[in-house]
Amino acid sequence: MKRLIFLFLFVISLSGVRAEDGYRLWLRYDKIDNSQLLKEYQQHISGLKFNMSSPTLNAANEELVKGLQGLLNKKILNQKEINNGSIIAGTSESNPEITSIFSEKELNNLGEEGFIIRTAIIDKKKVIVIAAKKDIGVLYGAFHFLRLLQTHQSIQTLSITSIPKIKYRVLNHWDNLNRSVERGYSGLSIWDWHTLPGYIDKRYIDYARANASVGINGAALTNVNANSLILTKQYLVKVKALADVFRPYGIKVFLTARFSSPIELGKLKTADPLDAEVKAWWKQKVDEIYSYVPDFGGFLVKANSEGQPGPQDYGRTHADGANMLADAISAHNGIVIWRSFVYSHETPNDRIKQAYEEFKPLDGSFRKNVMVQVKNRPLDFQPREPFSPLFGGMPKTPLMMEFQITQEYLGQATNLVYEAPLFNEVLKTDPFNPQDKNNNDSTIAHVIDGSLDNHSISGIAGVSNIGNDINWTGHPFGQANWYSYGRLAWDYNLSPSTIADEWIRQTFSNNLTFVDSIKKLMIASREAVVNYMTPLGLNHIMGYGHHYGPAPWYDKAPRADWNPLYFHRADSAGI
Ligand code: GCW
Repeated sequence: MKRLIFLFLFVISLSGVRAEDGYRLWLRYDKIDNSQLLKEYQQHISGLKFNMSSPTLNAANEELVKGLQGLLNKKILNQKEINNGSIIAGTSESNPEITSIFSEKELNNLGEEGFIIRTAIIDKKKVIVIAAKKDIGVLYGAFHFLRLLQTHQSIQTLSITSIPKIKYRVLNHWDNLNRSVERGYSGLSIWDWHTLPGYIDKRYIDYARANASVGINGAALTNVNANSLILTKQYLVKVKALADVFRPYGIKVFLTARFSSPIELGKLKTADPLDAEVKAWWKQKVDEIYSYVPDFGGFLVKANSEGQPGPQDYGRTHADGANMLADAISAHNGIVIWRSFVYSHETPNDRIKQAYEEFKPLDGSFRKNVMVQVKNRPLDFQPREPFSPLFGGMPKTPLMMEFQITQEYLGQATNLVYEAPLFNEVLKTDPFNPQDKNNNDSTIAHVIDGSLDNHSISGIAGVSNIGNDINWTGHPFGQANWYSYGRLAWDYNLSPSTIADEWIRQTFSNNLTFVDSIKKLMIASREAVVNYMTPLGLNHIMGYGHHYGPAPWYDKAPRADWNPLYFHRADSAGI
């Protein structure tokens, strides 16, 4: 018997069968299990014609080789000559064939990040071309092409052009330097500050690959409840190591800036944004950061909210604070992302009104390189709330959307809640006329992509649900929320159903019965969480502090409007 078991284990290990632990996310690249389709793909794809002249093109090549070899179960070689079935991937600089197919104008129209995937004939040979103006577009195109195969789509005649609608598509990690994660439910922070910069965990690379596969191009590494230590040399060398890993994948690093850093690190007496020494300190700090990370994205700031320091400590406004940092960083083309989520003990106003009352009057007074990051809802990330009235209320300021991917109020890592319907609901709302479902020009999506008010910068942020759990997100379905956030950030016109379909097929299986049943579950899950967390429109009734289970009876918080009771006023006599 023992021998039999050993034999069984031996055979299993030889056959490569292993338990799926979720680490590979939606990039599994297992052999296509539909034999007819597999044959068709194998016939259509003979090899690559690739020039790996940059780290980004190198990454694209590696991904295509890895993906195609896995999916097609055949060796994929880089060919010198074009054959029938070659995949030609590159820019006009890296691959001269690209110029024979596309005009300069056509490539220029793709902008910094867009790509084309097209079937073409070169020297009488039928080929597939993945082309872009810039290397990063080639990488995005490579991932998109692999997605077509992963989701079993026809590649006979391809003509796809894809350009992201929003410029900054960022993940916000609420990760502390001791590796705890605020509102994180999937283990510790993936940033192992202790072993950086010397040890580069493979996870950092896989994180970058996963983000690039859906077009996420920024990562704010640290908690908005910030620790100024991240701005010291000891940490900046670690930040540099991460930025170096992410760069080929098009991901820029952002850091959270604690407003009182000039006092804590610089030993100044004040952090007053109008003080000359404070300005000089930040300027010098910014120059230092750029000496480590030349393409540093910028600062993300939470100020004068929930006890964080800020310009109001010195009688200054949010604009004074943001502009001071913006001036310090503008020479390096960096930006300042200033959060509008503000509420404090001292303000007598109802907490839900505070952001609007403080920020609306400042519209027009921010520097060009400042974006105000607004949570999708005025209260917090509840299962359902009306949209924040700042969308539509600050036409002169580029507003960045802040979604929460981590499920703070959505049952955390034990509840399956697919968030794309929530994101979609917000993006597709027209704040000027919410009843008008047909007018598509002034939706919140058009506010944040800058098109409504002609802004040249635009952005969207998602508070990450990623940790060091083997499956990254604690609950395996959490991966769908990371995935769908990225896909919507790239193209907010994708429907939640399309995105779920893609994700299920890539992650699990293309079996139709399976796809349909799982999709139904996912789509229905958002409405279910609304109904069991905040039934009848009752709001913010989760337990105080942890925000997990319901505690509609709770009324011990220091302020009335921080209590569930405030929102429903229910007692033994009624609601
Ligand atoms: O939703 C609340 C969270 C806090 C968070 C804060 C914010 C980072 O409960 O944990 O702090 O929002 O967004 O700043």
